[in-house]
Amino acid sequence: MNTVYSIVDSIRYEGPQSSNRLAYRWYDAQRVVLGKPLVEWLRPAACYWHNFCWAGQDPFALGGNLFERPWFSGEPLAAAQMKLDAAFDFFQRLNMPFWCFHDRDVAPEGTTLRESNAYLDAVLERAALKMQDSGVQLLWGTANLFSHGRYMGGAATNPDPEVFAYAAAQVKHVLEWTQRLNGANYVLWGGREGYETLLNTRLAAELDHYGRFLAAVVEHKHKIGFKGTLLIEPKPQEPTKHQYDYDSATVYGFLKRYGLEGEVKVNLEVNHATLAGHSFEHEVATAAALGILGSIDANRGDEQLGWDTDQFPNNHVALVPAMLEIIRYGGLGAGGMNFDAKVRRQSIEPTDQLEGHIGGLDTLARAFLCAAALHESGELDRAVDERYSGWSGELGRHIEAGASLDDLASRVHQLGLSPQPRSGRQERLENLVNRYI
Ligand code: XUL
Ligand code: CO
Repeated sequence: MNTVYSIVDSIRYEGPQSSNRLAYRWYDAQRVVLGKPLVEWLRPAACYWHNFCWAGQDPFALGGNLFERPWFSGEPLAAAQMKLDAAFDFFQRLNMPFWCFHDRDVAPEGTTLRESNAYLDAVLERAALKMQDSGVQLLWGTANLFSHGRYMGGAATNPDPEVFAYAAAQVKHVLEWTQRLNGANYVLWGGREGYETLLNTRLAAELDHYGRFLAAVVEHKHKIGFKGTLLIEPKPQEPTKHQYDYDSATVYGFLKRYGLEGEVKVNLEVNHATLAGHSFEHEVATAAALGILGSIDANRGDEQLGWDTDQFPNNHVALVPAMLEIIRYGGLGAGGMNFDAKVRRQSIEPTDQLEGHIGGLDTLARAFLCAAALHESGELDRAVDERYSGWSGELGRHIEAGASLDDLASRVHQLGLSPQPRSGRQERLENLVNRYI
């Protein structure tokens, strides 16, 4: 089948010396690293929305499409099927093992939910066949609860319960489809779950409604026997001024309050972490520490712009600390690394999209290989073990077992404890990391 992506052959690994712009130089999918193939560590995915739905618009471009793609015109359902063909051609040419979608990416919205569901069914029936033929798997599905005007004041946190009900009905349908397509995860990103001004907002009620919504999703997951992981994707703001899913720690507190911390994990996006004022590795380490690290949306922002630019990762050095945290966590399990990334709007040709993914995947692979070598050397772990060694001694074990203030005070006096400052050796460790980059 010919699509706009048929201009290139399948993208293969050629090694770091290759100058072929349409080859992987670091992503050697089957290379065994730390006991399993690289592809199983990364589980990379391409997303539907940035690649096949976005037509190059920005807030300053009025009307019309900048990118020319045949599926941007014509009868909506036929166009959606043409888009599906192109999408699977794209995934296969990149040898991308996974894909991700929102319901409204793959199929048009009808005038009623029944009609929207029927459109979605028609396209996803074909997607199921495409997945079977190509071997491309679903990393996650999600419902778009933020584009339509009904969601302007939130979905689960909308002041109008009819909107809550509508969102619930939409999630039910997409969750069931995600199960049918054997999706490894189901994502909820609450772009409009938050507020613009407290003047018109009942914050406590909105949080409770959001908790109820999530609990209902968890209940439905168990009712239908969906085996994938439910994921919340934290983001501090944009489009809403203040979003309730601010970052990993906030989401954990929210899950804990509603008793869902054992049911839902997080899908962490690089640019969302930086918008929250954190490093990406901080978000990964926090989620890992709290036991809710689920999956990754790979991209990067722009320090000078400060909004969610969704650019392809292209700096492997910046990603090594996060990869190290993922390795220490034992990998992402059912999660993966989805390119929630798009080309810049002047990159109007289909080949630009392919090259964005090639560079992005090479960057992830290279960062992972560096982190794996560092981890394997054991040098960093040894230094950290040494720093905390006191905790495996008698006093450390005693404190962790629950020592009281009285008890500790008498030990300090009896033993004459007088702890002295010790170097944290940051520069030594930074130099050590640089030896593996
Ligand atoms: C928006 C964003 C979304 C989610 C899925 O910033 O990251 O695309 O990944 O809804
Ligand atoms: Co995302």
